Amino acid sequence: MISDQMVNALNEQIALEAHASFLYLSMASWCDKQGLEGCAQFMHRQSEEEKEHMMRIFHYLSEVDAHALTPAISQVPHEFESVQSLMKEVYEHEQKVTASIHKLVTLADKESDHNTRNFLQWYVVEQREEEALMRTVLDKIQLIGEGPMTLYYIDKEIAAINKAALAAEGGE
Ligand code: OFO
Repeated sequence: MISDQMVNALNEQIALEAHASFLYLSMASWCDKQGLEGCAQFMHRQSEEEKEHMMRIFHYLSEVDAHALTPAISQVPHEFESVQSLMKEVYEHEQKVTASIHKLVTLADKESDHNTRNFLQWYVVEQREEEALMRTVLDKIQLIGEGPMTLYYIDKEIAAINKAALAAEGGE
């Protein structure tokens, strides 16, 4: 039987994933406005993934006969300083999500909640992959460096990273 504390913690994770989905959607829209089509596609894919992460927890809670709560969505920013800082913000957000998932695993361990612990393993792997992906993005941005053609090359590289990520998911 799942504890109330665990149900609350999983509902908080639902809210965190929903926030990430909306934040990334807003980032996709901003990238689009800047003419950064590759970055926009990358952020749209990320946003959809976060929605899927939210839904997995939703369905898990229903499966264990608990109440999954639809979260309130706080306003996300519409403006971003630069595509470089935007990608850095995504990486930092992913680190925050990883820390939150690890806290959930620790709680599941403490409660000997084997089902939830097992369920969370998918997220542990996913977060490791997400952080690695964002480090690849940030490394490329750093390699490209500064200069008048920077945005053009950043967009091209991120479009390629997005294509590879889609292929890895079996989306292409
Ligand atoms: Fe679901 O937080 Fe990113 O991956």
